[in-house]
Amino acid sequence: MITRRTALMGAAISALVLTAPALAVELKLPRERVTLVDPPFVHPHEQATKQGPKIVEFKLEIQEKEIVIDDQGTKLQAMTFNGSIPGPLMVVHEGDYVELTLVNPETNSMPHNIDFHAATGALGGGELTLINPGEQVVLRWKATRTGVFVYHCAPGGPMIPWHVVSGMSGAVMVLPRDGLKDGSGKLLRYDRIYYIGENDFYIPRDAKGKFKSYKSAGDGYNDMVEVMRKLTPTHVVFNGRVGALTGKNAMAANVGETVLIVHSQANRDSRPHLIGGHGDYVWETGKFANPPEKGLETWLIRGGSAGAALYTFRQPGIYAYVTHNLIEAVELGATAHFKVEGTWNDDLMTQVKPPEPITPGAQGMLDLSTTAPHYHR
Ligand SMILES: [Cu+2]
Repeated sequence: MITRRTALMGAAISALVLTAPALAVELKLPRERVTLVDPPFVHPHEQATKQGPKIVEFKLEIQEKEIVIDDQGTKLQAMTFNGSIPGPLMVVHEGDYVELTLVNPETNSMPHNIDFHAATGALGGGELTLINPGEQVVLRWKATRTGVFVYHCAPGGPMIPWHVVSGMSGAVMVLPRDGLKDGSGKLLRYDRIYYIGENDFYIPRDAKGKFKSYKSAGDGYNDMVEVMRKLTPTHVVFNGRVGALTGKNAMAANVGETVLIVHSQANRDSRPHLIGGHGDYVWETGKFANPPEKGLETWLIRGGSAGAALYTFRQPGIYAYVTHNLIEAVELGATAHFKVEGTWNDDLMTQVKPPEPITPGAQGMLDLSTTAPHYHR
């Protein structure tokens, strides 16, 4: 039933293509094939480049598979780009061409496609990439705008939100050819980059309130849509599950290192906050043609967008990176950790006195007998 329905959605999308797109023109540009890596890691790339534009080849395989999304063993019949939630971050430079081979293996049950927010025309490529199980397609688009941008599956109608909240989103980063700038022309560089993809999940419950599991994504469709329509997620997580980026999975950094944190949310607003740190430079809307904001405490990632925050760690320790709706961070799962090594700076913070019993009468009062001699009379 689901398969028939999605096939119909596909037909609806095809009908939107009024003119057949021109056949691919051969581009006389150098090619580079990039192997994608699972988030939060990002494939090696130049931050600024002296080379001319090229065609950057990527391959994404769509994987429908069951995953566990929390410590209680709650299961989701997920839909993924390359098996990870979010899909991998693809990095190119302005003026490059992204050439994506999208593969929908025969073992999958549904049609899928990809809509690149960074691309221009044909529903972000969604019209040209709808493929059934057993098919693959190659799409090429020119990266004309710099910034971080979401990509997601958008197979038509009600399939769109369902595929997105089942895991099908990721991000592209288009860097300026001469690198990131601070807004007054100064070059900004990062020592490390991490990609955090946030996901809201809507897991149906049984009559006793326990999370239900299903044999296939299609089996759970009707129940999940009912939960989705209430707009209240059961889980809000980073990188596919509660705890994907905490504890032993914490993101590493050293004091003095500058980290670029790319954060995407394909469906719902989020407000990242680094507890005990800041955003030194934040492209809140994620677009590098705009000057970054400086010294932020919390920023907003609009649903359907990606943002980027640059921060130089100044103190060692464990930092929680959360969405500062703290209910979502603590109760629903949207917490990540940075584990930062280095030397503590007492000037920035020090515990003047460790916890001790309250001294009666002394709390909050100036002791004039010791401070008085310092006053000029
Ligand atoms: Cu899909």
